[in-house]
Amino acid sequence: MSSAKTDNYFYAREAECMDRPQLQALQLQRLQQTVQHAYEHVAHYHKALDEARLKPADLGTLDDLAKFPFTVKDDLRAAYPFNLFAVPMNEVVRVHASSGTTGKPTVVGYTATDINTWADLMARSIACAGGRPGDIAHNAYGYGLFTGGLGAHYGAERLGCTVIPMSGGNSPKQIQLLQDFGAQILFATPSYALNIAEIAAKQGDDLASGPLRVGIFGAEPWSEGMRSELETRLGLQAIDIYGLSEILGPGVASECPEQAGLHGWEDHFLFEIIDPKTLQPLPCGEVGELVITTLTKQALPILRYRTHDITWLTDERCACGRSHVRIKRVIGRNDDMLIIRGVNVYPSQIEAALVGLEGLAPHYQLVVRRDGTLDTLSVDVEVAPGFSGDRKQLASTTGVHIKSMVGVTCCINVLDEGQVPRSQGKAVRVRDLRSQ
Ligand code: DLL
Repeated sequence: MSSAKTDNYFYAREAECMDRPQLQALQLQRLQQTVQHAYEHVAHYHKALDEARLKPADLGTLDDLAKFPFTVKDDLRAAYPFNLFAVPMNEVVRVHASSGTTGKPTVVGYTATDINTWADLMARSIACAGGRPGDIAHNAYGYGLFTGGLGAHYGAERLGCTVIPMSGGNSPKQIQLLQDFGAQILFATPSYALNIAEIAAKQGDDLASGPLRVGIFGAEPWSEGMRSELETRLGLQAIDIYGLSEILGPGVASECPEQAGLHGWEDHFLFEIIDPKTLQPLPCGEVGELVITTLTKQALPILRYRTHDITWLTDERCACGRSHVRIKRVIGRNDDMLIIRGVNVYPSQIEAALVGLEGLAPHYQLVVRRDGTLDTLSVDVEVAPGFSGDRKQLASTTGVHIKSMVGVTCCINVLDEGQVPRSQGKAVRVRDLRSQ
């Protein structure tokens, strides 16, 4: 599908193709304003800068940002619900919250201007992905406190699309409306898009030869193998979109049809990669933790947010002509990394090794157990429909393949079709039985 490159189209050409010196001058000006705004209006930042003996005026160049303190998720939790907001509540027109499974959610807020900026950045991301005004956009991201649904909704409307606000779940209905309304764009998490594709195939519905053209998939790590599966099964170009609620929601970065990294919108965000151990900035090209500073947010300015997402940046100019830095596919979160007998493993690495193997379906879950003092890993994966070979043999060759690709020894359980739980939003890739 990747060969069917869409013609280039820009929602905001001037901003997306700005010369680097001009872009960096704009970043510095916006950064200085953001730091001033946070220092004056957010008690947390006032205290953090005072403790670091810094003033907003100490920010004379972009490199000076490295002296400023990080913001972490616990800072948002400690400020629950609204204490990091930099504007009075009557200027906050929307609140979203993270889907954290334990503890208090992290709450984020937007002014009317923030909502407007978000719609623009999502419109830019959708156009960058290959969406066009006039397209019908089927939105299967969850609506509610999660930013996926409303973020994609406002952005697609802003671009001039017709939005089908489906939300997640009820897959047969999704399939019926995809066919009856003839959407060209599908928004979903990659795992839920796969779920839709699978149910369509079971029902005998052929989505691949329908009008779907672009899948805008994100909110969870996914692999190139999963991309090929989705492109084949749905007959679209599968595009990676990145974002997080603390910074904006979806629309912080998006791939273009070149599928060679996500354009990070640098006129609104400043991206750094740090070594998560030393916390020192790393040069472009080195893998580390992504740190993001907002440059235009009013309600919730955030300085140096530690995303925990592991990736790397490239400043090589993309063939599409956009000048913004590209963020490579996120491998996973360093807080989701497993250490199995001394080997560091991200679930997406196991996915990359598994998906596409003959005899297996792309549905899997990792199970971690404790055996004495060591953690052990098993992989539950489903057999491909119609597979009639030897499952023991299949498990053994899969184990050898994972060992050679990822370096980890694991036990493979080849399960019947339908035995791995399906997702309607972010997939649960790891079942952690260590405390049981
Ligand atoms: O997941 C926002 C979003 C919605 C992004 C729809 C893309 C599409 P949160 O729920 O706050 O926000 O989760 C943010 O999800 O720090 C990453 O760990 C992960 N994530 C988001 N996009 C990607 C991606 C939304 N493309 C967290 N690849 C982030 C890998 C992703 N991980």
